[in-house]
Amino acid sequence: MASEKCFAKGSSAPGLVAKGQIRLYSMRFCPFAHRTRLVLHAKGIKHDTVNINLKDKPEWFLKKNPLGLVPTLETSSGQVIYESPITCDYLDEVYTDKKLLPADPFQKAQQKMMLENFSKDLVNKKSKFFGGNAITMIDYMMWPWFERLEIFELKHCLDGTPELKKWTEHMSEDQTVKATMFPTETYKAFYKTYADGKPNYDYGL
Ligand SMILES: N[C@@H](CCC(=O)N[C@@H](CS)C(=O)NCC(=O)O)C(=O)O
Repeated sequence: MASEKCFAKGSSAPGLVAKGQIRLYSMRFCPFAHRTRLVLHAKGIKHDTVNINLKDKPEWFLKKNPLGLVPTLETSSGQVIYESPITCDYLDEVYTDKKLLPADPFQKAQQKMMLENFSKDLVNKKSKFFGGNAITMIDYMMWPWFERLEIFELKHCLDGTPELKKWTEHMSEDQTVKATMFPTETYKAFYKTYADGKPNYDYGL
């Protein structure tokens, strides 16, 4: 899409998804959609992005995903996929370059268990990243909430968990994390509009 500005109720639907591409319906500041943006970027998948006004959703979007949630993916043959971990697993299965999930079923199960138990497992990390010494799916699934800690000035909470703090430092050096990141000031400004009940989904555009 030429513009990142969000589509609202009454807008006309964007054109068909181009052959050989996939489309992400997103909202620029959504942590769940951020997971899918990380995976799309990390794997270098050709895609377009359509941002949705979540307070005033277009009718055509609700027809594609009646839950009205982002992230939602749409393929060029009109298949629709939603729920962030499912969108990410789908992308990893269909686009086989640079696999993010381990091939080993047990290791894959471990990542899924970690995701289910998000906060409980965080402090038990032994390696550089959660799946070993290279970045994998589980790191990208968790990252969006860490990127947003400073909105609420909570980064200091990591001081009590040095391993986790080190992980956030390693993550901040990743090219995909850098490419999909917003500055804290932008998040703060967006969340202020959100808290005021008038979310400005196009903040900064
Ligand atoms: N379980 C969903 C949650 C997605 C979600 O809550 N997205 C929010 C935006 S951050 C949304 O679409 N909200 C619109 C609504 O609740 O109507 C996932 O993992 O994808």
